[in-house]
Amino acid sequence: MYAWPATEVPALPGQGTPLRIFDTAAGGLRTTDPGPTARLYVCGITPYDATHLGHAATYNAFDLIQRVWRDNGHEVVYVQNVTDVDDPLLERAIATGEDWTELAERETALFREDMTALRMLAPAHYIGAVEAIPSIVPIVKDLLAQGAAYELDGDIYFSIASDPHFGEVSRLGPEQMLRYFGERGGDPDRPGKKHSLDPLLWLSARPGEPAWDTELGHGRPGWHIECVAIALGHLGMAFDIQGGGSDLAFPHHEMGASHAQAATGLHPFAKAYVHAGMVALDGEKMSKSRGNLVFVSRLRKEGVEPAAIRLALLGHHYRSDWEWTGADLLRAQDRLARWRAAVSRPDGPAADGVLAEVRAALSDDLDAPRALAVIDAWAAAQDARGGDDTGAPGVISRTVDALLGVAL
Ligand code: 5CA
Ligand code: ZN
Repeated sequence: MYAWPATEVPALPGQGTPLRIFDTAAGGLRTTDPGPTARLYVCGITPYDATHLGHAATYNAFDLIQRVWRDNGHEVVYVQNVTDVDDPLLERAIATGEDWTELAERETALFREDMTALRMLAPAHYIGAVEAIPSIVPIVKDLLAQGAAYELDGDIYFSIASDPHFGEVSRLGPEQMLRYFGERGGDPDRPGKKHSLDPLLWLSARPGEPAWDTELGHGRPGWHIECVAIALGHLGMAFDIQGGGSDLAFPHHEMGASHAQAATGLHPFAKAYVHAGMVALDGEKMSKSRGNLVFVSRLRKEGVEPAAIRLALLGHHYRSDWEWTGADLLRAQDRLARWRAAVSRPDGPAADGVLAEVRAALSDDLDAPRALAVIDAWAAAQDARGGDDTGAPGVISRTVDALLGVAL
């Protein structure tokens, strides 16, 4: 699949500090230490509806990670998937009478537009589940051969017992695991499974559903194995970060790690697992299934500037769960106007300290609200008394652009 156009990232003087980030598997902060090339896998959308602000907030967090790494002199190989065949997508297509491939293509196209408008850095590899099927099949065959997978009425399940590290990503207890597994696409009650948490690797063809002829039979892949095959194919084991919203920690990232670890005999799948908080609307997590959504594309159509949307997202720490309100947008629009006025003057207060402080804030578990406060303070000083540093407005613009993805 093709991604979206590359976004320019201006060069900044000097160099940032290494990124410390909260790793769910470590249960605490960890300093990332990528080699010259940092490797990042971020779970992509299931394209059956438009990008809402919850998605955008999550992708914003992983965009910041890349910007900090790049500022530290690393190249970044960024991989993202598109779950372009899965139950929720097929269910929506049946409900609306639309062809499932058309639905997926339309919503993926809209996602690309939203990501471009928000100035999110594009993945080097943007891969759909359907196009990943040829790389999924050999991994499932391998798991079967090793006894880490088993057949049940034509379907193939992964045996969680085959990975001694199972449970180390989400660090949840058995009851919580069971609850989330049931809520998030799993089938804990299916008779015949070796363990109620064992997830599907491969589903044999169901009437009316798409299926592919492979060495595993006529069917389609399960969800977790899709991300494993794509990540292993483009990043290998022990890549730097796997990311997504906090609802992916279990079962998705836990299962993915176990699939990969059982298949390769290596550990870990990712060196760190990073999770963004959930954005809510009217007291409930924004979700396609609940329908309580604010779409990025709708705001854009109403004439809201993407830069203001992005500033509204940056106003919340990526790890917190928060609720979207109209006030977020008003605050962001006001901030954007203040910043633009401040950098449009020919000179201003010195900016060297500002860049260092923004770098320090972002490398400290992506503290974007603190970074915004640093720029706010410079803009307020500019407003109150100005300054004679002719380079400062340019440094501020480039800092905001390169590190926060907002063009002033
Ligand atoms: N295709 C899978 C991942 S392989 C999937 O979860 N797709 S999704 O479209 O449901 O979600 C895409 C990303 O947005 C995921 O990282 C998910 O955790 C995140 N996300 C979904 N809803 C919210 C929300 N309300 N707030 C924050 N992030 C969210
Ligand atoms: Zn995924």
